[in-house]
Amino acid sequence: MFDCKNSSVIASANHFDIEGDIERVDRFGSGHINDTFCVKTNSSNGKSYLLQRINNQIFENVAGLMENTRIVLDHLKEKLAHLGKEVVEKKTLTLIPTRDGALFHHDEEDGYWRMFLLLEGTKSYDIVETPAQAHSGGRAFGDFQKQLSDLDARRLVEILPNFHNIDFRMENLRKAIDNDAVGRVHDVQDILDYIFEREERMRAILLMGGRGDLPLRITHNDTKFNNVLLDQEDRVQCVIDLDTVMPGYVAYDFGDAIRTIINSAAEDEADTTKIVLNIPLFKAYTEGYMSEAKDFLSETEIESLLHGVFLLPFMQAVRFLTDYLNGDTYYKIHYPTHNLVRTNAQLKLVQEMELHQDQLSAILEESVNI
Ligand code: GN1
Ligand code: MG
Repeated sequence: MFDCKNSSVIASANHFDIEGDIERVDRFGSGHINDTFCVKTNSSNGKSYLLQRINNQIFENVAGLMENTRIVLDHLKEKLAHLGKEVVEKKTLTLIPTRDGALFHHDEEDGYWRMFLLLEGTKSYDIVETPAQAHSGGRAFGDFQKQLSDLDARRLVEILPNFHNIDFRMENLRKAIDNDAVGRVHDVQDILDYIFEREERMRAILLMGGRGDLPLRITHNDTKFNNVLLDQEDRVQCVIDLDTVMPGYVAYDFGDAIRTIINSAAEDEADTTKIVLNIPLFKAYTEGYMSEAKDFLSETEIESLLHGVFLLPFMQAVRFLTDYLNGDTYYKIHYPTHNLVRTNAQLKLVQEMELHQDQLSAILEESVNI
């Protein structure tokens, strides 16, 4: 894990083309992978900046990652250009280049850094509170997929191959079990049984894709609700975290969003009795998403969405558990059993979804006709 000293953060920030002198830097956001800081300066235009140290152990190809981000942002900005620079800068992320005009800064000791303009006056939620917020989130990610539907996917590097491929994730889990690097396998046998019982069912999207029934589109691949910034009136302002924008199936984005929206508790809630489904939020997100996406989705893609709803919390549990068995080398943790707690929380969601499957399916079907 990174340990960032303020002085190295400030030094890194100063490599970028910021206006004014830095007044303060503060840690920012709740990401599990990169380190994020808010940088405030004394510039008269009142702009602040978002500085990120990119986790190079996970994102090995930082140049490719940043080029992907630039291509996606240019594409989105071009679509909005008719609304004027001020609106474009509100509704899309804006990269701040280094003083040498590069997309990122690299320092042998302090690693890889990039900077964006901070979007002032926006909010994000780890737990969704109202149907209006959920509806906004659905529209945001539906629109995101729509706007990128005419971007040539071959221009993007597949930055983390097999990211949402459940066979790959199960293979990694099996390797972690075989290695048992920190002697934790013995304690999680019940959880492993629960996972293996469901493995075959969770391959549905892979099988559909393998048969050629699902088009590969450009998808976001990290559609947690806190990756949508809302304005003070809870209207969508901007989709953030473009690190994993890659070719994928729409059901992955849908399922990952639902994973956070439908959950009445936090992703890492330790008391699993608090984890119940908030069905009205599911309905609101689905309707918001469909209002943007139903025109471009095929019938089979619509069918695949429910599979995504089950798959993404399941896959997230597999990933958290794999990391737990490997000795916590991937996700940032805040206490020793954090990844285990996260695993149980995600599996509780799967269990709740199984209980409410018919209801979820009916809502999805109805949303197509609205
Ligand atoms: C990671 O760092 P963050 O919070 O944006 C992870 C996602 C997971 C998420 C779980 C590159 O995202 O895939 O869904 O944690 N990102 C990567 O909260 O692995
Ligand atoms: Mg992310």
